[in-house]
Amino acid sequence: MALLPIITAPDKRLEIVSTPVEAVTDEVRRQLDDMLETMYAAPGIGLAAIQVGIPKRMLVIDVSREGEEKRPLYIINPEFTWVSDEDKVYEEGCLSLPEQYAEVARPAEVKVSYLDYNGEKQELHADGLLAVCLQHEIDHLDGILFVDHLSALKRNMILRKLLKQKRLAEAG
Ligand code: GNR
Ligand code: NI
Repeated sequence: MALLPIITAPDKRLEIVSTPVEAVTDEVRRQLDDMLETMYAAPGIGLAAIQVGIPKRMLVIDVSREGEEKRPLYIINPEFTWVSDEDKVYEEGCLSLPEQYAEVARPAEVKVSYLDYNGEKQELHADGLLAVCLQHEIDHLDGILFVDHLSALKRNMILRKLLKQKRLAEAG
């Protein structure tokens, strides 16, 4: 197991449309294990592979609360099979947009089909935080960040702030 560096915006890699996983091999499982460890350490409730530079359609999620038993989900090649007409607004953050938060409206409930850790087909009906997180992570697989759901004004404010932070960090 290994901790992987998380890419932060602005970075062109976060705009990549990731490609489907062809087979759930031991290498894929190793990458998922490292992603989960990286997500827990961050800490975060979800992580898409592209956030650690792997352009594959896979992600990990755990929305269990502190003190609860951990409930890791390994999700490969996800597809929405249904989304609710009803939307819900939630204040989102992103490990690739450190310390930036904004309200985003998304379908309140979703159904997602995917392959699990063993390469077996699964379907999941999610609401609440899990529905938010699934949509946030699947956006990453298509090169979309939560700020892309905001007005250009709000998006550019956040991205400019992050660019400044990056320049300051580079200058030491
Ligand atoms: O850790 C995370 N928290 C979070 C909070 C509200 C909505 C979405 C998220 S996902 C985020 C981790 C992350 O950036 N995943 O891509
Ligand atoms: Ni994110």
